[in-house]
Amino acid sequence: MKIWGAGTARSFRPIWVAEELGIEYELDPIGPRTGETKTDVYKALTRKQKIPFLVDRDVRLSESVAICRYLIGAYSANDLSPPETLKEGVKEDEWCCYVYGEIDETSLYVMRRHRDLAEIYGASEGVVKSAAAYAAIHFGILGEHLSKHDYLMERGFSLPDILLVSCIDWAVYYDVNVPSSVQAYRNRIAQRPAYQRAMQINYKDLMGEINAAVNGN
Ligand SMILES: N[C@@H](CCC(=O)N[C@@H](CS)C(=O)NCC(=O)O)C(=O)O
Repeated sequence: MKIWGAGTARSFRPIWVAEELGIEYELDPIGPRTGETKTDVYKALTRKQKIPFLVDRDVRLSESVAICRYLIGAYSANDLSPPETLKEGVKEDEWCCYVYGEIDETSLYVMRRHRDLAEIYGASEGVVKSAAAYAAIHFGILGEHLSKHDYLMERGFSLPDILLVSCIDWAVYYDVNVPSSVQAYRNRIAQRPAYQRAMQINYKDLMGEINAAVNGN
């Protein structure tokens, strides 16, 4: 099995899942905007030329959520397993779509596009500010749930938590306000050894900075 991509919240997710499941994999830690996704070899692998990307025997997958779902479905281990019923599956989808759609794509990636990647997408302080405010609203909604539950799903730690924790780290790094129940949830899950290994693999030196940002120092 080979996974491509390191250094971003999206690349972090499959690495974290692979570490949770104890899968043996080769990582090619190519980064975005480094030219490494623009080579002919990578283009032949994925026309999207984005990270992360996974090849496992005859399976070739882009999209961080799909890759994680595949790994959990194919190599379920320890306390990370796929949903067992339709009801659990659609509930999991509901959380995944919510976190990916509202927090990742609509908020944090919009901030990235119009601040970090302003040379490509155009600088807009207004858009960045309103995307941060939009993220804060949805973190508030998630915070209400997490003040009453340990995990997003009733059955315990699952794919939606992987997505959400990766977004919380990204959000605090971007100075987005997250409620204390969301911080406490993230800090509890961040104690998982697989999370810590994945942080070192994916972010290397940034881990201390992210921890300091979440804990407000
Ligand atoms: N929806 C995709 C997003 C993938 C994506 O946009 N990856 C970025 C890095 S986070 C990338 O590869 N950018 C490089 C480029 O656009 O050239 C996922 O969740 O995997």
